[in-house]
Amino acid sequence: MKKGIIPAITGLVAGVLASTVFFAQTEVGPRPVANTSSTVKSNAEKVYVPFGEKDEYYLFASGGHSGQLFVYGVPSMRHIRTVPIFSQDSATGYGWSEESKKLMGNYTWGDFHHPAFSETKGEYDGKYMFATDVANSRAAVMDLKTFTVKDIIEVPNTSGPHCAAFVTDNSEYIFLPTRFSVPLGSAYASLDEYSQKYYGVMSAVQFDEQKQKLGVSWQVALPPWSYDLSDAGKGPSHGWGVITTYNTEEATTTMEINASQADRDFIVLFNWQELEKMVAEGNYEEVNGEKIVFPDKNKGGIYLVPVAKSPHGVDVTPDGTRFIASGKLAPSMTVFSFEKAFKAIENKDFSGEKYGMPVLNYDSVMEREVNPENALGPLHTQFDDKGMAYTTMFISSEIVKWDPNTGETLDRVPVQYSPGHSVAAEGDSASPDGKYIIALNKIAKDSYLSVGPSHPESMQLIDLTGPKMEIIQSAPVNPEPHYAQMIKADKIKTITVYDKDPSNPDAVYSQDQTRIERNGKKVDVYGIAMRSRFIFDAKSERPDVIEVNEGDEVTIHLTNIDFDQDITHGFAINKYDLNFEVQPGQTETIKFKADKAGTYPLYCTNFCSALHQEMNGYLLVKPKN
Ligand code: RUQ
Ligand code: CUA
Repeated sequence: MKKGIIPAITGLVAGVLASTVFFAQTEVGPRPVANTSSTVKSNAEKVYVPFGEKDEYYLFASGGHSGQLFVYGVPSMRHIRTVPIFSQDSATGYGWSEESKKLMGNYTWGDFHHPAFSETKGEYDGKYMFATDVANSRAAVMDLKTFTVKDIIEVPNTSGPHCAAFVTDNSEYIFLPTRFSVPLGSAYASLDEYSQKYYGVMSAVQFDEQKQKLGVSWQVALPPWSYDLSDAGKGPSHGWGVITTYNTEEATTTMEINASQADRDFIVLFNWQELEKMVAEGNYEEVNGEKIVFPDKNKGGIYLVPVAKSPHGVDVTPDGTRFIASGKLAPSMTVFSFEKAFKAIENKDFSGEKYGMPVLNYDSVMEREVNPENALGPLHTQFDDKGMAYTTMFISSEIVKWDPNTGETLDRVPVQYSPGHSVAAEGDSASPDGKYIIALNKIAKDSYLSVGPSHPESMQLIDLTGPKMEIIQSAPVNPEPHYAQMIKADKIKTITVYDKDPSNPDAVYSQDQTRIERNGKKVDVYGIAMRSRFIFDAKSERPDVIEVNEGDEVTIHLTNIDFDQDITHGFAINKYDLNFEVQPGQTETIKFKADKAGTYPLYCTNFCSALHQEMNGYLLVKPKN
C-alpha cells in the first residue's frame, strides 16, 4: 500500500463486508429532527409559487432506465414535463413518427444517467442538453428551444458510457468514458484474454451546431478497467479532464468481490488539447472507422493519480484549482490539486507506469484527505457560491457541507434516504448560485403514499440560505433520479410555435395544398391538422377520409397549421398501433403498411378545442378481393 493512501477497508473479508454495507441501505447517520409548526409554515412559504408566477429554476433530472428526462420547477418541485430521449413515448408519439424512429435507430429504450448542459466559458448557456445511454452506448442532444431531441448517435468500439456526459467549458467536447470494457467493435474475445484484448474506450464527441449533428471525433483506448465518473477542468485546468476508475484489478467475474481487492485505483488525468494535437498529427490508429489513440503507443497527454479504492465521483471545484474524489468503499473525500499535478508532470515525479501512462506520486498531488466523523459512503460533491463543498453520503444518508480549503466540516443534514448525487443550483458551472441543493435519494421507503412493494425514489430540496441547511420540500420521482442539473429559468428561451419551413417537402400550410398521391402501391398523404378537423385532401367529398387498398404502403405527412400557443394535435388510427403528435407549426410523418382490410376510425388524441371530440375521420382499407 502506498504511504498516505487511506487504508480504506482492506482484505477480502472486509471488502465483502464493506460492499454488503454499501448495498444494505443501512442508515447510521443522524435521524431527521421533527420540524416545529412555525418552521413548517415558513418552509411552505419558501417553496410556494403562486399560480401565474414561475419557478426560479428548471431542474432537468435523468429518468434512468425509463430513457426519459423529467423537468421540474424549483423551488415548487412541480413536475412540468417528461421529455422522451431514448425510449418510446406514446404521449408524444416519440418512437412512432418517422423522424423519431430515425433518431432511436434500432432500439426501443435506453438507460439515461447523467445529463449535461452545453456551456460557454464554463457557464450553462441554456442552449442544449446532452444525454448518454448506458444500455446501448449512445449520445443524444436536446434543443432547449423546443425540448425535443435533435440527434442521437451510437458510439462504436465502446460499451456503456456511464461515466458521461461531461462537457468541456466551451462545449468543445462531450466526453464519453465507459463503464464496461469490451474488445474493439464488441468483437468476440475470450475473457482469458481480457488484459490483452479488452479496452475501456473513451470517446470525444463533438456537436455541430450548424448541422445539428453529433459525431465522434476521436477515441482513446484506455486499459480494461471500469470508468465511473468524470468532470472537465475549467479556468486554470481548462483543457484537462478527470475520470475515476475501478476494477483496475481487471476482474472478469464476481466483480462485487474481485473488483474491490486493491487498496487503490486511479484517477485518469488527461489533457484533451494534447490528445487533439496527437490526432491532428496522425498519431492514432484507425479501427472500425474511428481514430483511436493507444496510450502505450501514442504517449503523452494521459496520467494516472492513485486514489483510495473504488472511487465513485470526481468533481472539479468551480474555480478549477482542485478535483475531489469520493470513495464508496473508503470513508474519505480526497482533495487533489491541479497545480501540484501539473508540477509533478513537469518534474516527472512518477511512482511507476501502467499501460504506458505515468503514475503520479500520490503525495505530490494530494492536498488533503477529509473524513467527517461517522460519515460513510461519500459519492458526489457539489459546490455553492462561496466554493464550499457538499458531499452526499450514501451509507450514512446525509449531505455533509465542508470547506475544501481546510477540510473542516461545516454542517450536516440527514436525507431520506441513501443519496446518490445531489445537484446544486448552477452547480457544475464556474459560478454556482448557492441558493439550493437537491438530494437525489435512491430510497424513499415510507416517504409517500404506498404504491406497493416498489416505491418511488425521492428528491429533497434543501435551502442553503439560512445558518443551517434545511430540507424544505420533497418530491417523488420515478424511476431513480440518477443525476440532474439545475439552471436559472431565465436562461431558457423556448419558442411558442415552429416557423413555417417552405423548404420542407413534407409540409403543407394551406388547405389547397393538401393531397393524396398514389403511385402504384405507394400512397402519400399530405395533410393538415387544425381546430377541429383533419384535411387530407380538400378537393375530396370527404376531406378527412383516407381510402387505400389492402397491402398499400401508406405515408402520412401531417402539418399542424394552428400557429397558436399550446395548440397541439394528436393523430391515432384505431387498431393500427399508430400514434404521434404535431405541435403548432410542426410537420411529422408516419409510415405503415395497410395490411389489415377494414374500417378504422382515426382521431386527434390531444385535447385541442371544444370540438376536439369531433376531430376524427376514417381510414378505409379495401380488401384485396
Ligand atoms: S452514478 S450514485 Cu450512475 Cu451518477 Cu453516482
Ligand atoms: Cu386536435 Cu384534439
